[in-house]
Amino acid sequence: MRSAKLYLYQIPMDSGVILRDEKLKERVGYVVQLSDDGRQGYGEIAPLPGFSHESLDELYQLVIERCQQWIETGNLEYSSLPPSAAFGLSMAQMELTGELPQEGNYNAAPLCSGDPDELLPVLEKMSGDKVAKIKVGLYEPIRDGMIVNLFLESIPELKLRLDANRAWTLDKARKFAEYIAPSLRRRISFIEEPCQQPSDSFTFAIETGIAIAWDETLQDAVKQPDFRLADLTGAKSIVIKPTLIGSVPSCVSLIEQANALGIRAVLSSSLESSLGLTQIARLAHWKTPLVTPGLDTLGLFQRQLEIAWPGSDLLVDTLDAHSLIWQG
Ligand code: OSB
Ligand code: MG
Repeated sequence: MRSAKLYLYQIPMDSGVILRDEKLKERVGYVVQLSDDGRQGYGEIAPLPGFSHESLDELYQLVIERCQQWIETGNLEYSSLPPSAAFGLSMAQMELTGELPQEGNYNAAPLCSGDPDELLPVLEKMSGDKVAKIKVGLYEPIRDGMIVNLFLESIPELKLRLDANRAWTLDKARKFAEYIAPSLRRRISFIEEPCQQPSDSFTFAIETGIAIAWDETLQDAVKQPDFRLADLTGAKSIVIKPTLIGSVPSCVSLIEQANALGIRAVLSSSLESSLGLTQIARLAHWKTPLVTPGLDTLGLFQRQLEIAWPGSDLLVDTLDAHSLIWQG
């Protein structure tokens, strides 16, 4: 006997510097629960304002239709849905069937603001690679360059991931690089999207020897009907944010293409609640076992949802504390 439920959650949060233009005070999303013969699978559908092109309201009818169809036929059709819905529905199904392994990689790369002293105790607790992520492009490129240089100089085992979210012109990106000693540049695992134009980011990588990663450019590219990762050149890494990319099988296909091309795939957060975030940690452990995922975003939330992130002492809301808005 198949049945399904749709919940609406609302959790207070402070998105801080992660979302530059649009600070979020509350995260709102759906959680779909699929049940079959006493087994359950959950999936989170939470379009991210300012990043997703779909809205929760427009997904409501679509998601319910697909759940109803699944209840009647056993076939869950999600591939034509907007990314957040395709991700949540496919995840619910994979959890239901047991395809998604339990074990997760909860060793997320810590997001830090710019104070090496704050980062040191966090790094000490990390097992495996000491890799942290810093947002750049919020202030003057010279300041960013000096801070990054300081981090790398003062913590010799540290590797950094930087993210400029396309904030710079090529000239500003060059200014940033000027302040980073060439011998330290290889410890920048990558900088995500340094320039407004992807072609400028590519030029920046070649000129400076600093590796870049595609995030926004990948999200745009996967929308093309016959997209192949091999056509997206220039970056040694790609950032895969399932809520913004799409279904779990489509994320897995990207990871497999990346592996074949020698490109590192980094699974990352789109500010999902702890429910979706722990599932991405499980996906990361399963499909990118050697890569630290970019999932250090739970701390922006005031509470967790249903499933706790291991080691977090944030209070956990049950789904029942939120709104059941449909069942079939
Ligand atoms: O800029 O990469 C971003 C989260 C939501 C929206 C955009 C971004 C992010 C993150 C996630 O930075 C954390 C990470 O990638 O480590
Ligand atoms: Mg990014």
